[in-house]
Amino acid sequence: EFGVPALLAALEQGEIVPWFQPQAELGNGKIVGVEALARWERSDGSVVRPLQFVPLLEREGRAQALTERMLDEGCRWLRQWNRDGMRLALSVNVSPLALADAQAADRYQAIVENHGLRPDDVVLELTESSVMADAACGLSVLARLRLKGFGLSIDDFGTGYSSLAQLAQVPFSELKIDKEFVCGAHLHSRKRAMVEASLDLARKLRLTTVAEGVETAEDWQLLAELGCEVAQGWLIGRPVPGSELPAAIARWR
Ligand code: G
Ligand code: G
Ligand code: NA
Repeated sequence: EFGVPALLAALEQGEIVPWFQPQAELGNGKIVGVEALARWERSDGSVVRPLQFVPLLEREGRAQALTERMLDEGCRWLRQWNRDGMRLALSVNVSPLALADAQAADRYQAIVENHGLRPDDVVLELTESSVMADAACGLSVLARLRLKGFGLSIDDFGTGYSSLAQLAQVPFSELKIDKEFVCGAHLHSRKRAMVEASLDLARKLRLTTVAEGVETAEDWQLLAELGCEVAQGWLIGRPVPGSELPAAIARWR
């Protein structure tokens, strides 16, 4: 339990930090990226998950600040891991509010370059529903981000209601298949059909394919056979604090 003032103070004071979940190439198992997932580490030692506070930050108009904090902290860790010889891409969840902010692209670029990184080290994830809610206005912001070299990922693909025509308009570089379809795809033909259709579409639009919610070796095997490129999920590793990521990667290998 917490109040809005405590949440806003936590954001200002840096108590909301990214944890990182590894992403592995399905071909060879190599860890090629991490997704930053927000966690509120409270002073009493408890950890609050994003579903409990991200909607509140959006309502308070502070979701953009969260995105920028995740990007900044994520880049700081990425630079550290680069120095230690790990080449990784960083995925960050972007609030839908960014799509109405003409200056967002310049600010994101400044944050990334401030850490000696480049926009093409970073993938910005937008949920399918957030992009389609404001397709016309969002398009110019997304185009600007893409031109700077940021990767753009459609998150939770398959759970929104976009038309193919809308999807093809947006300059995405990656499609992330929702765990609802991925998890258990080897057991359920309807899930498998959704995964196959998503992969077909992604290939035709020349998008990198990422499957989230990979929990079992059977689903991993199926995704590899179907030609999906990258997997994320508990099989590979749960989200962990930055300090624990190298050990998590070592356990996977
Ligand atoms: O890590 P967890 O499974 O609890 O995350 C739940 C949801 O919260 C995810 O679907 C993710 O997209 C969202 N989320 C995690 N971190 C952030 C963030 O920094 N910003 C936004 N807008 N959403 C986030
Ligand atoms: O933003 P996005 O929907 O991609 O966030 C992924 C969320 O799903 C995170 O909150 C993460 O903790 C959760 N998650 C990650 N891997 C798995 C998994 O293998 N199974 C399940 N059920 N959830 C997962
Ligand atoms: Na995401």
